[in-house]
Amino acid sequence: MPKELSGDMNGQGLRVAVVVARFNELVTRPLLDGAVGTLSRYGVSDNDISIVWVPGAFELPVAAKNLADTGRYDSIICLGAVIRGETGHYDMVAGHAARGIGQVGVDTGVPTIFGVLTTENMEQALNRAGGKSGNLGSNAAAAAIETARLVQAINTG
Ligand code: INI
Repeated sequence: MPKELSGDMNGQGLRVAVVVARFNELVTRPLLDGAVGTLSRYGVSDNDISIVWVPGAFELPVAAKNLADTGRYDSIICLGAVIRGETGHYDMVAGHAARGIGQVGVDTGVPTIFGVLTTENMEQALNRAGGKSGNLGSNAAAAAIETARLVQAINTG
């Protein structure tokens, strides 16, 4: 029989950092609420959640890397909103955030979750931050729990 590994959704005992960009806080605040609500719903204790604010999405990777290097977190969730209509350097900010967040996970082995909205306008962003298209922060929190538990399962054989 082949062996199958997957992460379950038991958040009890998991220590999670949520890094959140202050830029476009109208969007990122509901992403944060969605993430924390979902972590709690799956059993992550408030005492095991650290919330870390950074100026913008560009700064998410460096904060995530430092958090991962402490060894104190089972997963790191990065939340931000990059809106094309409001920036000339959309591609650079969004690209750096995506590459950097991915790199932190690969380099450290700590699941580092991409919860950054990249949209054409504010309306689309709000729709995906608790509006009619769900809440990306909540999805990111579920991914954080599942991937942290998967990594535990891999490392315990
Ligand atoms: N930061 C964002 O999180 N979203 C944006 O849409 C954005 N725009 O529009 O430029 C943005 N810029 C700030 C950037 O993330 C850095 O904080 C800044 O460049 C300082 O390094």
